[in-house]
Amino acid sequence: MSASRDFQVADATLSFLEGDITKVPVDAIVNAANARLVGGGGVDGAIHRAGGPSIMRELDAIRPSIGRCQTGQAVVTGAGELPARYVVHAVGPVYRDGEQGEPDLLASCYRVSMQLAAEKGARTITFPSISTGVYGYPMAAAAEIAVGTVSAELSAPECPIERVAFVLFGAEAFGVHVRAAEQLLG
Ligand code: AR6
Repeated sequence: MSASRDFQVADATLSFLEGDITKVPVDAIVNAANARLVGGGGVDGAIHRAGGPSIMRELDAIRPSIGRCQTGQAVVTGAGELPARYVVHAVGPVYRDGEQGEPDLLASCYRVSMQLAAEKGARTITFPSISTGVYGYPMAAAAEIAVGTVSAELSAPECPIERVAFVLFGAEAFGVHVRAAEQLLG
């Protein structure tokens, strides 16, 4: 891990780490998945590679009952060989022009993922920067939504989550997210 920053939000810690999300021990790791829940490239590919085949077997069992996972929603599986208990597979929006509901759908990913993780008893969660790779969401805009939404959830009364960490791939992504946090959280 080459860089990290912590912010206090209500009773919780909001952390920013530069690195590979599959290497960071946590209760629930959030994946940037697709609606068909079939795996793919980017962080999704990395999570399935590091976690092993049991994660896809669980998704195979979930798929028939829900069909596609709606954009802005998520499903939970075990974490296989990852250093985690759960994987929350969240489906971010494909970015078009920002006028197709993308901000609300991206915020929903973060909110729903935190709620599902909390329902499973998770107290610590790691997030990648959802939608900012293949799905093309401009990172500064996505970071503002991500940090704002997670901070609001952590500030809600009786939020059971103790620590959320954004694990960012590369120095630029790390810097963009830390700047968003400095602006939003002081
Ligand atoms: N750890 C942390 N962040 C990562 C890692 C990693 N190991 N690998 C990539 N990133 P993306 P999306 C960053 O494309 O835009 C997949 O094919 C990456 O630099 O993984 O939501 C799915 O199956 C970027 O900033 O997710 C979907 O089809 C961020 O993670 C589609 O891509 C998200 O990039 C989802 O696209």
